[in-house]
Amino acid sequence: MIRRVDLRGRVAAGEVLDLQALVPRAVFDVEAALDVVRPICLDVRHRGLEAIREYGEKFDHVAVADLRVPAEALKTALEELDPSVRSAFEESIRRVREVSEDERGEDVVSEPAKGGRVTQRLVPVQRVGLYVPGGRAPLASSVVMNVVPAQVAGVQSLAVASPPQKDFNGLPHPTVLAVCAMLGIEEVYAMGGAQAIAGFAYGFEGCRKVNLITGPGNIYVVAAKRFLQSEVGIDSEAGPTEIAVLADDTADAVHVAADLISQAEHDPMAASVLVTPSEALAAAVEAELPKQVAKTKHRERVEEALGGQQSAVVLVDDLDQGTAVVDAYAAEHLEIQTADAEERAALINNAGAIFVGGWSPVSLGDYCAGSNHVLPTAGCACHSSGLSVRSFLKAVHVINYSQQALADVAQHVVDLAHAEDLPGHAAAVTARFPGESGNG
Ligand code: HSO
Ligand code: ZN
Repeated sequence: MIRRVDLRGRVAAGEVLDLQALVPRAVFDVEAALDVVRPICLDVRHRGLEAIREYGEKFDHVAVADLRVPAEALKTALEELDPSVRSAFEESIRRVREVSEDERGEDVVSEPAKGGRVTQRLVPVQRVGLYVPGGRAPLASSVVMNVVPAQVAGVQSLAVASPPQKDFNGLPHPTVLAVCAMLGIEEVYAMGGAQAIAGFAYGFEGCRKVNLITGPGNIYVVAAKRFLQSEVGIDSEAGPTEIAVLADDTADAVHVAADLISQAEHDPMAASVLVTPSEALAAAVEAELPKQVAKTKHRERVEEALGGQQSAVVLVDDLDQGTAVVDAYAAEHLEIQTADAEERAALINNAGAIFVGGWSPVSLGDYCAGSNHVLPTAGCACHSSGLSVRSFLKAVHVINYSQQALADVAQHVVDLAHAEDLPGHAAAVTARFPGESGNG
């Protein structure tokens, strides 16, 4: 069901391991998808609304008269939402909001010289388009993960796009609409795929272009985000989901297997990786997986994900080697289920999010930990962060020097300008102090 990679003894035998090559990622060929999305994006640019409608009909198999979801539909979706699901979303929103507020940060004022002030002002992006995939499962929780940090950042204008659903009269999934209503989002469009990203990037009749697009999506959405980067800001290029678990003998094999399956459930290309020095745990998880998979609803795609090259049980010499393996892998989600979980978590630099100990499964983070579930995949965790309030803020330096503070540093500016053969730069300073000597 899941392959094994056995690293034990290989370093002792003198081998130099390429830790990044051990568990190859599933092929997610964004470049190839670019050939498909380029003409779609350009068509949306030229023909706007009409083109978005036509592509919706072609790819989502439903004709939508008006892309803008009426206020009434949002209201009805919320009224019809199961009360227990509603209260679960309320709790999820409360927790993500609290974490976002704690992270918001203040403007920072520095005075590197007397009378010379530099303020770092945190300014929200003005208008943001949030994409919520329809696809295999309508991820209404992604509405929370995108909207709440944007609202806490102070974004003034927020629009949501989600594919029209044939089963719901061409509207996005009702749970997506209900969560938009809970969060006070009024501007929602029934559009998906590359055409939705292009619609946000260029704007179209009735929808102003946005400054930033966030949210996960399929390969065409990712390709469109890449193609439109000169037009609009994007959060990241999210690929298939990944879970890595670093565990020792103290971990519970039933729990580890359940966690590996939980993310495999998203996508046949999802990656589930267990890294352990414990032969006993590896064997117990390998025995447990088929039992749980047999009972799981989305068995087919789970089997495909676990059986793919991107998933593995990796046996290591010890936990230190295991730590090096997961750090090199830079998983979207990393669980640490070891006796020293907290200390070990502190040794990790590369992961989208780290789940510490046996009581912090990835599913908790997907919905209700307060953390964000839009996270870097495909190894991007070695240079990028997950979505947060910071994704919706720009830092602007505001420079304010007094006459004296400029005079005090003028000669340095002049000297540096001449060193770069840019006398005009020097003159912009010396012009302010006409009576004074200097080589400007
Ligand atoms: N695990 C997914 C997010 C998600 N899970 C949404 C359930 N719903 C990527 O982090
Ligand atoms: Zn998930």
